[in-house]
Amino acid sequence: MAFTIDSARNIFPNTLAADAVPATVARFNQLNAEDQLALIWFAYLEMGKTLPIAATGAANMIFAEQTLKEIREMNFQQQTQVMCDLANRADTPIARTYATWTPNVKLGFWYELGVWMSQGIVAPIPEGYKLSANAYAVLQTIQGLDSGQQITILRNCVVDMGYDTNKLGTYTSVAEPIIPPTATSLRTKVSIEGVTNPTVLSYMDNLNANDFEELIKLFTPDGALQPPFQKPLVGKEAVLKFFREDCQNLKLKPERGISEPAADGYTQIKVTGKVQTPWFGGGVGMNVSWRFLLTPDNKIFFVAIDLLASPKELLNLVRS
Ligand code: 45D
Repeated sequence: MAFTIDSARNIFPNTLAADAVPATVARFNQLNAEDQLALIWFAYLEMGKTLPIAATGAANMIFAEQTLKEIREMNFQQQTQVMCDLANRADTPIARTYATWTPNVKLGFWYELGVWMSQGIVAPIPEGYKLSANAYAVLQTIQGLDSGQQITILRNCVVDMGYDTNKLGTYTSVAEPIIPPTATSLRTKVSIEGVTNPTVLSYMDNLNANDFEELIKLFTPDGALQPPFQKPLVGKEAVLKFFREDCQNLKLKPERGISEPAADGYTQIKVTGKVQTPWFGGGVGMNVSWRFLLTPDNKIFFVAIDLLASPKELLNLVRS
């Protein structure tokens, strides 16, 4: 039996992902726009006390600059309308523009709006705004989660806003510029307890060095990558586009893993460890696993990255 992407998704089936994340985002999406904006505002204020966002990501806001400038010049009522339109996924020019931005551009845009809201340049959440009971319950759920899950929820809420990309037709996505890979002399090498496979080690080292051209060579032409809570991206072109647009300056800190033979001479390898996003630096270490399925000639046919349910899962390397 040859592997398919679908069957590959089931390797190491007892890996426990943080299901609280999609469950909470689904509850968030049921709320009305005012509640959504206020809830994120409260969550963001609360988190900002312990996990300030690094403004580095916002440095590239030139891509959202035109839209930000437009919003800055509006009155409070118009600004509130724009933010509600984004939350409602309405069909407006700004919500269409927003839909073409990569996640990092969207996050930088909201980062800037958040700064302006606290400075009184953009309409604030009305003083004394009272969340509905449902919204309050969602906020409480978020507050009870670990920081890696909290920031993933915020990120996914933001990414879902704006006009539906599926309805946009063909469009060019607006991303930050691609930075050159780290110079060879400055690169670091990971080591993983229990894993010596050179493809897996190169995967980590190349991603850490932003060397996406070398990284993609590790995949088979029809290889796939499944980001947390998403469907697999299939084929080198889609995976490379994702690396360039969504994966700059990540810090992968794999800790341990297990390697075992699979059918047809394939090898399956599970690695667990931490990942840091440039938005929060060392302040948030997300607990993740990588589940690799490698061909007999050691190319990546499939890799899934999962945000883990709890730190306990870092030690879940049971043979399947
Ligand atoms: O609505 O091996 C206001 C892959 C109020 C690649 C606001 C990976 C109103 C392969 C506050 C203004 C990428 C898959 C909003 C590995 C309002 C691979 C603003 C994994 C919205 C390991 C809110 C990488 C704001 C991972 C500004 C797991 C919110 C990366 C900002 C994870 C939220 C990265 C931010 C994550 C969230 C980043 C900045 C989860 C950032 C999250």
